Amino acid sequence: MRIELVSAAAEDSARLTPLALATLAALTPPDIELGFSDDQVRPIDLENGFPGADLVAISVLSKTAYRAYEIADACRTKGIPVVLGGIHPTVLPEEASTHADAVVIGEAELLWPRLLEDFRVHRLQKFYRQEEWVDMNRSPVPRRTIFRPHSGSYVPLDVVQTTRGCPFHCEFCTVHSIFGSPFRMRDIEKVIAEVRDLERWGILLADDNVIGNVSYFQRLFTALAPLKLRWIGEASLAGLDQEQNLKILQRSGCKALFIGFESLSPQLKTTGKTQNHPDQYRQIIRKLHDHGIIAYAAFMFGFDFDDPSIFERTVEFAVANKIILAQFAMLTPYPGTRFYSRLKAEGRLLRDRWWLSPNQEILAPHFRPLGMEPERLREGWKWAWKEFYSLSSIWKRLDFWPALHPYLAFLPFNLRQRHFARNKICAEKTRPRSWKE
Ligand code: B12
Repeated sequence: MRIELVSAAAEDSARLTPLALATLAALTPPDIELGFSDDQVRPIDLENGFPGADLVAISVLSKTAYRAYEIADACRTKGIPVVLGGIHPTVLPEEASTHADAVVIGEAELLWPRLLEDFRVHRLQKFYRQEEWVDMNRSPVPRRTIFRPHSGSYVPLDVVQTTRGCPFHCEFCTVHSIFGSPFRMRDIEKVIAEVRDLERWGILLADDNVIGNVSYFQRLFTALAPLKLRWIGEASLAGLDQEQNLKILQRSGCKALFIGFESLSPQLKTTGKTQNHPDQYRQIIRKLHDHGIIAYAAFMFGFDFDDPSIFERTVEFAVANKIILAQFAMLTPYPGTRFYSRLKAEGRLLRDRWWLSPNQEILAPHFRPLGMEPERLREGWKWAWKEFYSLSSIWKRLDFWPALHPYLAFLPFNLRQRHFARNKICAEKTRPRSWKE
């Protein structure tokens, strides 16, 4: 039997190895032959793709749903059965089931082996639902060898996950509804055993918040320090004001943290993001930089409390605080979030199922903001990218940190982002996505 594991791509997919598929590979019995295709690395040939596959399994996010359904429909037309799983099918299983023979709802660790058994005996069910949160220690070491044939096409980072779940309930975020509020952690020895043998330049931790449980964080990253790793990850602001935690991060090899600052407005807490205190942002950025850690700051525009002055105020703050890298996003109503349900109830969604549009990036925002017209939001968002990555802003943000590495990384990353801002964001250039081009 041969199964093709497929990662569907969207306009803004990054060249990082998809951990979910390496996890499925590790859960697959060795007598089953596995193939792996990443639509991002090489667009999937809808007409002739996957010769010899008995089953195609696709991982789907909302932003990749349009493409995933296109791939699924093409396979099924050729008579190849399709399984869909991941965050999007988990929140919208009925929709996904119209493009699939089976839909996996939730985490796959316990369901995937069961599904394969059913498939072997021709008893594939329409839905497989994981009712309880999976113990993180039941998750196998991902089988990363599936990426080997394409290893040169990926950013040289191994993706590793140590925790799942999020205790915070931000209304725009999918995570707590899918992975739950309880914070689930892998045993520290298991994490160490996995990362010790990794060979690439560094690690991307696919945790929503590396500092979500402070005691676990302190134990894990203290234990990782002797391994002399280089890693980047995501963190919430809670815990980053403590000198002890910053020292642990630094010693464990943390090079950058992607942080959801989201907004400078104190009203941010009305969205449920109560762990952010905008009056502390300045100090936390400074402290991270002092410890040689890049604060990759994420901001969102389009909150109910935003007016058109938000763009300038945010960029001014980011430049004045010499933020090394920033990402600006328009709020997106992801299905399964309270934000989506609220906008729908308030009649403010411009496209109920925006994820089914092939050109969803160009159509965004997909909702009517309260404080400005949708067009103004899009225009301000573009302006923020352009302004933050303008040559004069890059110059103003140049700084001599006590640590050398953020300084070395500054220019190449900023020039790359400048290119992205000008071409992708402002000029709305899209990448060719067809295998025919
Ligand atoms: C790491 C990460 C990234 C990395 C991706 C690295 C990589 N290639 O692995 C980077 C930084 C590139 C990234 C980018 C983006 N991300 Co992201 N990311 C995450 C994060 C933190 C972890 C994902 C992960 O690797 N998890 C570990 C794996 C093992 O879990 P998993 O993928 O869920 O898979 C499990 C199950 O879902 C299931 N499963 C998954 N696929 C399949 C397939 C089959 C067939 C089966 C049976 C089962 C199955 O089994 C797995 C094991 O249990 C999640 C948050 C989260 N906690 O999930 C956000 C998250 C997935 N990202 C999100 C978003 C929005 C984005 C961006 C759009 C952001 C942006 N504007 O740029 C981009 C788009 C990426 C794209 N592909 O198009 C949202 C998605 C929301 C949604 N409804 O789709 C999430 C949930 C964050 C959030 N706060 O809401 N992301």
